[in-house]
Amino acid sequence: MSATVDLPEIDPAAPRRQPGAAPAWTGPLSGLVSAAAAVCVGLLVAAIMDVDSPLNAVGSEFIDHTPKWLKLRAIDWFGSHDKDALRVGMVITIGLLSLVIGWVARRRRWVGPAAIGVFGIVGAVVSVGRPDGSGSAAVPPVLGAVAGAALLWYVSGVVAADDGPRESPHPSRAPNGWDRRLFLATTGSAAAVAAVAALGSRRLEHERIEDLEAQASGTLPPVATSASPTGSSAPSGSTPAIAATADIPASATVSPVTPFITPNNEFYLIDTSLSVPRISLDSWRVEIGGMVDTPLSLSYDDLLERPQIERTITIACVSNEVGGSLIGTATWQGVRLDALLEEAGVHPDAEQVFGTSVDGWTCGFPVELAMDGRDAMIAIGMNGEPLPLRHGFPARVIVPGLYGYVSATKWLQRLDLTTWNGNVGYWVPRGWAREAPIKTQSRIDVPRRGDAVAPGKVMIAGIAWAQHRGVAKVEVRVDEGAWQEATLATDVSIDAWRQWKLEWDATPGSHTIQVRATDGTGATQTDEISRPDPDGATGYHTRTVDVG
Ligand SMILES: Nc1nc2c(c(=O)[nH]1)N[C@H]1C(S)=C(S)[C@@H](COP(=O)(O)O)O[C@H]1N2
Ligand SMILES: [Mo]
Repeated sequence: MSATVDLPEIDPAAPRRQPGAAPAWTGPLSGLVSAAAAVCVGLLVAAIMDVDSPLNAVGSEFIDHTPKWLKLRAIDWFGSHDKDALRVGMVITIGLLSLVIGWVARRRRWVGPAAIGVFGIVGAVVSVGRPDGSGSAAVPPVLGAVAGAALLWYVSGVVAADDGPRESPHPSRAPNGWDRRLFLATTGSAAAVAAVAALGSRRLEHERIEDLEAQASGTLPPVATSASPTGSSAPSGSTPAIAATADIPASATVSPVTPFITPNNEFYLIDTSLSVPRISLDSWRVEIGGMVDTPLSLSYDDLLERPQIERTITIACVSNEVGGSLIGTATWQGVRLDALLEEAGVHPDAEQVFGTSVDGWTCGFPVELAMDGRDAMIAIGMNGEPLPLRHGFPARVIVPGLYGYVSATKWLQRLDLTTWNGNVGYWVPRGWAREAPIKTQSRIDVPRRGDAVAPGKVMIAGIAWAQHRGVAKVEVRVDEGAWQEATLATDVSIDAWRQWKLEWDATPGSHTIQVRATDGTGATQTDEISRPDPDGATGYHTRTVDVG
C-alpha cells in the first residue's frame, strides 16, 4: 500500500483567475519545511560536535528568564515533566512563526532567508553565551540557519507568483508558471532530510547518554559500619541522624501507598537543565576553593577513596505546594563535607558555601550548617547505586534540613567558600529567599483523592517532615473537630520524614481531613497559608473525602 498525498485537483475546465500563480498554502508550507530543516540540521551538527544544541541553549535561556509566576505554574501543571512541556511549546512556537514567515516570503522573497538568518544569529549568540557554551557552539545554529535560509530562498523562487505562462523550453514541466512537481519534490526531500537529521541527532544523544550510563555503572566503595558521631546539634531526645538502607525497619512504614525509601526512578526531579550535562569522568573534578587555606581538587576516584558515610535523608523542593510530591527520601552515600572543609581550612570570615554545577547553576548556604555536625556531604551514591545521571552524577551536595535550591547542587563542579555579597545563588535574584531551612510540614497520602470510601473504619495515613529537628507529633482533625494524635511510625532519622496513621470511624457524607506536625523542638507547623515563594509553602494539608 502506498501513501497518497491529497493535492488540490486541477480542473482543466475551470477558469483561472491568475494563471500560473502557486496556491497560497505553498508559502506557509515552504516556511515550515525550511524551519524544520534549519532546526534539524542544527540538532545534528550539535550532536556531531558534542555541544549543546541551539534549541536547548535557547530553551535554557528561556528557563533562566522565566518569571516566578510562570515557573510555579509550570511546576504546578507539569511537575517533573516541565522540560517536555517547554520542548513542545518551543516546537509549536517555531512552527507557527515559520508558517507566518513562509506566508510573507511568498510575496516578498527576501523576508524568508532574512527571518531565518535572524533566528540563526539569536541562536548563535545565546549558545555561545550559555554558562557551559563556547565559541564552537555558534556553528550548529549558523549552519542550520544557512541550510534553512537557502532552502526557503530557493523554494520561494519556485512558488513565486507569476502572472502568465513563463517562457519555458519544457512546456510539459511548467506550463502554468510555477512548477508544482519541483516544489513538491524539493519540500518533500527537504522534509525527509530534516527527519533523518533529527533521527541522527537523537541517535547520537542516545549514545551519549548510554556512554554516561556506562561511566555511572561502577560499584560504590564500602561504607564503614561503625556509626560516626553525628547529630550533635540535634534537639536532645530525638533519634540520631544515622540510618543506612539496611537499617530501615519495616515499622518505619505505615502508609499503604508511600514507601519509606523513594525508589530512584520515582524520585522527584527538579533542575534547570534541559539535558544531562556533558561530563567525562576521566577529566571531571570537584574543586573546593575560595576563602580556604589549601584549595582541594578531587577526582571521582579521590572521592571514592575517602571515608564514606551513608545516611537516609529526605530532600524537598521549595516549590513543593502543601500536599505536593516534590519530596523524597533516599539513602545517600558520600564524603562528609565538614571533613573536606576542615582539610581545606576555611577562613573565619567565610560566610557561604557556594556550589556551581557543570552547567553553570549555582546555590549557597551558611558555612555553619556545613560544620555544625549535621551529615552534609558530597554524595556519590543514592540508594545503593552511583548517583543516577539526572540526580547529579558524578557527585552532588546533600545538606540535611535545607531546601534543594540553596544546597543540593547536582553535577557538582566547584564549592567556593565566599561571603554573601561575593556570590549570589541562581534562584536568589529570581525572588527566592537567600536562606531556606525546610519548614515543618505534613501530608495526607490515604485516603487518596477520588478514593471510594465506605463508612466504618478508615485508615488515614501519610508523612510528616521537619528535617534536622525531627517529627515529635502528628495530629489529624476531621471537619475542624478536635485534633487527634496519630500513631507515629518508627523514627529512622531526624533528617528523614516520618510516617503516621490514624484510624477514623467514617460516617456517610462529605468530610474534610486536615493534618499538622510538631517538630522535635516542640514547634507546631503554622496554619497560615503561604505560597511556595519566597521560602516554602505553609498551611495545613487538607483533603475532602466523600464517604458513602
Ligand atoms: N545543577 C543543578 N543542581 C540542582 C538544581 C538545578 O537546577 N541544577 N536544582 C536544585 C533543586 S531546586 C532541587 S529541589 C534539587 C532536586 O534534586 P533532585 O532532582 O535530585 O530531586 O536539586 C537542586 N540541585
Ligand atoms: Mo527545588
